[in-house]
Amino acid sequence: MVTTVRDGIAIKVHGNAAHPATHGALCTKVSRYPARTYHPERILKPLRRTGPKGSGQFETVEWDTALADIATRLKAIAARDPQAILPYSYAGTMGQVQGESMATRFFNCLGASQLDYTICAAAGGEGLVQTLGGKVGMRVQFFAESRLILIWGSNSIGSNLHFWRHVQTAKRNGAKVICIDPRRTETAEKCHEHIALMPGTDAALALALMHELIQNDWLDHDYIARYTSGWEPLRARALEWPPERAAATCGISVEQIRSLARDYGMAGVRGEPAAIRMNYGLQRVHGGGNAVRAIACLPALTGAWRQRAGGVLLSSSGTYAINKAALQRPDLRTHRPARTINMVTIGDDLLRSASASFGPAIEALVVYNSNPVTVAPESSKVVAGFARQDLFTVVLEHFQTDTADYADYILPATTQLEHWDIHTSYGHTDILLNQPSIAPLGEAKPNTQIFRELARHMGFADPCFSEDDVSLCKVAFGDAIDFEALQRDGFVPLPVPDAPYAQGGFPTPSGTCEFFSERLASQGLDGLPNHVPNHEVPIADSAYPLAMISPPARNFLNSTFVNVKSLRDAEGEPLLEISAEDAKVRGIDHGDLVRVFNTRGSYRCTAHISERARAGVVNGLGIWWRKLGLDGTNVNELTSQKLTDMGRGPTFYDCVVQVEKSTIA
Ligand SMILES: Nc1nc2c(c(=O)[nH]1)N[C@H]1C(S)=C(S)[C@@H](COP(=O)(O)OP(=O)(O)OC[C@H]3O[C@@H](n4cnc5c(=O)[nH]c(N)nc54)[C@H](O)[C@@H]3O)O[C@H]1N2
Ligand SMILES: Nc1nc2c(c(=O)[nH]1)N[C@H]1C(S)=C(S)[C@@H](COP(=O)(O)OP(=O)(O)OC[C@H]3O[C@@H](n4cnc5c(=O)[nH]c(N)nc54)[C@H](O)[C@@H]3O)O[C@H]1N2
Ligand SMILES: [Mo]
Repeated sequence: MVTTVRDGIAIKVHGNAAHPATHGALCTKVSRYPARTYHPERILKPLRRTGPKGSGQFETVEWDTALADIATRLKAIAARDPQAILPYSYAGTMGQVQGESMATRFFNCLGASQLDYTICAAAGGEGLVQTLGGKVGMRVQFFAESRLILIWGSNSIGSNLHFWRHVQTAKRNGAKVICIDPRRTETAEKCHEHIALMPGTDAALALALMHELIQNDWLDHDYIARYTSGWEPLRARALEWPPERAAATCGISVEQIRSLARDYGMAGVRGEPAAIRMNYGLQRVHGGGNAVRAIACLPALTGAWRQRAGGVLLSSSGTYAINKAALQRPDLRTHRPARTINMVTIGDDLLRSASASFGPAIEALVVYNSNPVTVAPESSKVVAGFARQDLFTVVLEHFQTDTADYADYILPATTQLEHWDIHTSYGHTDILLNQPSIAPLGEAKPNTQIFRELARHMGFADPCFSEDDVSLCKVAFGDAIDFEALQRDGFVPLPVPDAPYAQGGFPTPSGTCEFFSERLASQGLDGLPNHVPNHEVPIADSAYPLAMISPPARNFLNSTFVNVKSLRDAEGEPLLEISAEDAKVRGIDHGDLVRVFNTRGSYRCTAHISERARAGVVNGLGIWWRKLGLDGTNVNELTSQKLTDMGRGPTFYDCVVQVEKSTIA
């Protein structure tokens, strides 16, 4: 991203034309970053709560007053048990420096509870590691050379625009593109085919594809023999999934499955590269880890990995050797090992009292880079937890979010334009440097600086608390990169092979693509990928007959940008997409106010009768700020804290509901 600055003011941001992955383009929301940065509601001074918890009433205070008081409160709790203090952070910035560096040093030194960073990608990441050995797959630019592309569980145009450019190139060169997604997204409608399966049934589809590959002998026997393990048991498992069985499970036609298998299998037979772009949309369900495992087996069966334009890509994050120990200093943790709290279950955990198994109740929360009251599942419990009178909450933020409303102190943080950072990627394999283009606004400080100063108030003496941000940027990758080149160009590509698994070399314990995972079996889990049904399967004529998914809206980034008016206007209002069929039997018209509800809660929004929704599934686009929604709620009022089969991840898209026309205005 390149920032144009005039008289110290950032007036425009645009994509860096010299960066191949970005190619000079930004998505709409990020191109509004200056409007967000200079937003009149930006928090520019520390704030202390004056009203009741959650009322959003604050007064400004001096930095020193705020930090001294916070340190006093944290010291008193730590003197009893530092594990009663919990940091909570995630995707506000995914930079290595303003994310988990100085902050983590601080909480390590304090001996605070540790956070399990699971809310996004944990199940799929684990599924990939258990199959391929790491979060490394195809190089993203080679999708442009593919002849067949499956976009599986991803709305590329909405959530991953830079990938879509490669798809367009491939399409122009005659590639066939197929989207597998319950929702008819802006991506799905631009593909040659769209397979709208029921949420959480992807493993069943993948197993039926294997069934067809076996039945028709569309297999690369040589690749299987040399570079995989567990073929015989996988073969037996796949033969349990004829297309008829999968079609019933997935809610699609037998012919759709056979046709997809033919396309994928024949590409292998003809030696045409077939590529799968998986994304995290498909793993936010009970069987998310197994689904990713099943799909990740496919390219080894047809030998698609032999070519650089074949294989699968979920994430490239495993390519980066981040020097986490130097950034985070786990050696500062001299207390006994602290417990770990799963960020997905923050609702339940904030409401838990002290016990032998749990440890102390959570007495203090320090939130940065995250808005849990808006984004965490089962909001009613999250809100009840944050509203606890005896909880001490500090929030580092740009804005008074739903979470900040519950803070005792809000501390003003800098944005990307105002601080240093260094970044990795989910898709490409470059390292990116974020150099500040403007001075911090008002009294805002980088997260790192806030934790440096807090460390001083706590009396932490280790010299690591005076290391500056440029030094942290250098530490992140050490000598592995040329920092001067990085500073000059803004990015440096990592040296990675074009076709990572053309000759096997999978980073698993066996060195093969593990159809059967000994590691999973040794944990008492199924060693083979399987279809693991959703926790909540919709059943016709039951109390909650509809499945609900809540994928991101195109103009928001999780809950970020929701307060930028031009972007909010583009999204309109909180809405629920529903098929004509499901609307009709409920007497719902387009634009009606509806109540969406289940055992956890109820949420009101506007119904959109839309072809984007298939029968049996409603789409509640996320993630609106609660305070901007009707009744002060959002879609996470309905989602559950149940976890995935692997990785302890969230199941946002594994949720049943009922919908009715709302009677009160
Ligand atoms: N229903 C439903 N819920 C979901 C999802 C879904 O698809 N459906 N998606 C899930 C996923 S994938 C994710 S990753 C999570 C994301 O959830 P979060 O990690 O909470 O991400 P955001 O909602 O973007 O909130 C980030 C906050 O960090 C702040 N911020 C940004 N930069 C900085 C900084 O430098 N310093 C500080 N102190 N603050 C900063 C922003 O102002 C913003 O309020 O949500 C999850 N929740
Ligand atoms: N505009 C925008 N871009 C974003 C984000 C954002 O909030 N807004 N969030 C960022 C973050 S944190 C992440 S993790 C990535 C996420 O990136 P992706 O995982 O690529 O994208 P999503 O669009 O969240 O979800 C992908 C699709 O999964 C579909 N889906 C839901 N359930 C299932 C299922 O069971 N099976 C299948 N096959 N598909 C399913 C949804 O309908 C959705 O279209 O995007 C990033 N980019
Ligand atoms: Mo995410």
